[in-house]
Amino acid sequence: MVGKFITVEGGEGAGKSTNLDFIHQYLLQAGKKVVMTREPGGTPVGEKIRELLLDKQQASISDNAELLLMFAARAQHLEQVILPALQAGSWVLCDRFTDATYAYQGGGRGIDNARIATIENWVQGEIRPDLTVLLDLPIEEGLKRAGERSEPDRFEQEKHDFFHRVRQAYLDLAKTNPERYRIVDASTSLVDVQKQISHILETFCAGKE
Ligand code: T5A
Repeated sequence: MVGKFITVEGGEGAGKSTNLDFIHQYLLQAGKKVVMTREPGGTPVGEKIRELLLDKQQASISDNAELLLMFAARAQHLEQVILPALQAGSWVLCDRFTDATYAYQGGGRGIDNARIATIENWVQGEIRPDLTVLLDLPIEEGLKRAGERSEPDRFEQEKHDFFHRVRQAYLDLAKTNPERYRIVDASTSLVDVQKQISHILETFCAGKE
């Protein structure tokens, strides 16, 4: 596999969409061929599953069904988009991936990590991100930013405790996967956030990581 797999993670309103465009431009200028995509979603089937998962009318989705829907969308995404792109030598830039499952369904909903890992191994085989940029900020600030931007979706209606657990799960993932995780302080100005991201990408593209 020649391409690199970069994921961007973080809680609600952390600035993933905003900074994904910045990372995309950075990589293009560095001469990379880039496929930008997102989860849940990224394929026609995945986008249908996303609609279902984010629809705030669907209050009765069970935790296990939610977990399996995330992986159903991911299986389609891997087969149709991510693996073909990596095999063709493109860099794949993905707005959330399986770490979001560990953070939201694991940390947030309380599903056992071992169960998530079993499905991860089954659906993904050896595929893991090469670099994960975690945009970290206090949940109150993230929810405030997300709230100013759009109406809350099904996840954004959760209570603060849920998002505290999500944030902690991400920080734990960063601690256990230091080789691929880079934490960005996303509470600062956009200019400063993008300075931090540029530094990470510069090092990564130079192959120093
Ligand atoms: N999910 C997903 C799971 O539960 N399990 C999984 O396995 C997966 C893959 C997906 C939802 O699904 C869940 C997690 C999510 O709840 P999503 O749309 O991918 O939803 O994720 P959201 O967190 O909802 O994304 P948002 O679009 O809300 O947030 P972003 O993309 O992080 O934030 P962004 O860039 O839109 O910025 C929000 C606002 O803040 C401003 C922006 O201009 C924007 O208005 N902003 C800043 N303002 C000040 N200073 C800065 N530094 C700023 N950066 C951005």
